[in-house]
Amino acid sequence: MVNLLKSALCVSAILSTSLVAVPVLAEDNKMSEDLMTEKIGRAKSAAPASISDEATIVVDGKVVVEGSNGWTCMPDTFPDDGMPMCNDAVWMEMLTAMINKKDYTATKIGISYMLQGDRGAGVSNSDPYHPDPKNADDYTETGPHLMIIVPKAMLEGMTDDPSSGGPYVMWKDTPYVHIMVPVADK
Ligand SMILES: [Cu+2]
Repeated sequence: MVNLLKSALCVSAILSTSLVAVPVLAEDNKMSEDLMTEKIGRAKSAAPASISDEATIVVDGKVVVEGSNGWTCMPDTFPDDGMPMCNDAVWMEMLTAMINKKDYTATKIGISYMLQGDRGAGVSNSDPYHPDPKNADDYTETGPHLMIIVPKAMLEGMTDDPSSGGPYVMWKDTPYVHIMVPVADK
């Protein structure tokens, strides 16, 4: 819960400061330059270079690289879980709602890249707030994948079984529902 709150503050900060240039490495003396370089590299590894090279990079809730293409890459999905992702604006909006437990209604398509997969960090397929997601009954490790937000009516008939071998619905009975699209085996 502390983590979620921390991350809530972080994502709100991202959205509210996205137009402000934020100074980089030197400011944060808690994190070594090597660690920051590693985290930026991990963030970028979530998407093809054609996307991540021009993306805004957010590390621990701070913008450390200002991007220019509307994408945001992060080294972690939840704090320190090691699951990098690159999100479009729709995904950032949905994640902010999820973290703040606010309602969200998809009105357009949103895309997120997770080309490193979940790296064993664990995510419950039904509950974004599962206290121990690695041991959730409905966690199935997923390799490289895309995540797609669509208006809810379009999800009808799609399986929510993560072990089906194909695309599946995650967080089905929540406002944060999306399609997981595996693109390679883990
Ligand atoms: Cu994912």
